[in-house]
Amino acid sequence: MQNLFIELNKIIENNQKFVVISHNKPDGDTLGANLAISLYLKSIGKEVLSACADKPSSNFKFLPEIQNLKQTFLLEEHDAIIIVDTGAKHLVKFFETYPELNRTKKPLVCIDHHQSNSAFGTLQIIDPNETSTTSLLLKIFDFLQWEITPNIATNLLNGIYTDTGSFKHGNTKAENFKSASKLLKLGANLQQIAKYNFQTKSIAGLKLIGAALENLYISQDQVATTAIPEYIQNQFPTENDALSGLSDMIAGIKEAKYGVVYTERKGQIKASLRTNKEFNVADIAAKYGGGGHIKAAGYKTEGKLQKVTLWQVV
Ligand SMILES: [Mn+2]
Repeated sequence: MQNLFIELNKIIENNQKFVVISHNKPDGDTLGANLAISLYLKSIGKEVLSACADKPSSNFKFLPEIQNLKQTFLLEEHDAIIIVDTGAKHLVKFFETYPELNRTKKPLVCIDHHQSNSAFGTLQIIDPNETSTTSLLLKIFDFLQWEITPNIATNLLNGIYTDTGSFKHGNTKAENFKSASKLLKLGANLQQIAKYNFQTKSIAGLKLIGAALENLYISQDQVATTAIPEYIQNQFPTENDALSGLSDMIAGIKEAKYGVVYTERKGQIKASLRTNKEFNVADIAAKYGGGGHIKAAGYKTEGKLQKVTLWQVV
């Protein structure tokens, strides 16, 4: 791994203009990683453009440097590309909108922690043992002795915090607490990270969750299910992440082995599966052509949601 870090440093030394890219529908890790590395590059006098095809949720407004995140860029204006927290090309979206990215001879660095990474780019720094891309990035900062300012520390901690579900998910490691301690000492703003991740909701978002809970059903074989048809989503227009946390909430039902949230959009159904019991939902998702982690997985399928009510004479 360390020789890859040295390779990265060489690319940084030999180039001046960088575009740093997050995956689409950005989460706290891909944004934290992007902004941390962008802030470092700027601090050593490089020209940097941070990019993401989708606009981040307004909850992330507190992240230092996020005001400079752009939804477009011109490849010819940059010498090198760094893509963070992205397991596959299609998750960037830019490879479709800018086909020249597929043919570019410029250095293309991929920094990631997904098991399923399809390994693209000229330099791949990928460690599936890492909890988040920012925890991997912290190792890069430490090894290369890059200075961590308070703003960089906040971005790095944000990735660790969100990818561990605020240190609650099964992937949380002892090392994450060490890193968090170090980043707090360096000035990371934990109050804001805790306030804006998972705790800040809009009224429409809460009403949408309310509508989903109205549809909650638990089957005889202990599967808790809820569905959010498109017409309900249209009643409560919200941002992308408004439903985050809903599947965890449903998985937390005592009697449920696992929970499923179905959402419908343009003839497509997304199923999000979660459990906090000794149960493997990745296996279930795989049966439907999806995938994910043991405790959090999902799949997509064509279709529409329709409510079925069963009446029984007892
Ligand atoms: Mn991540």
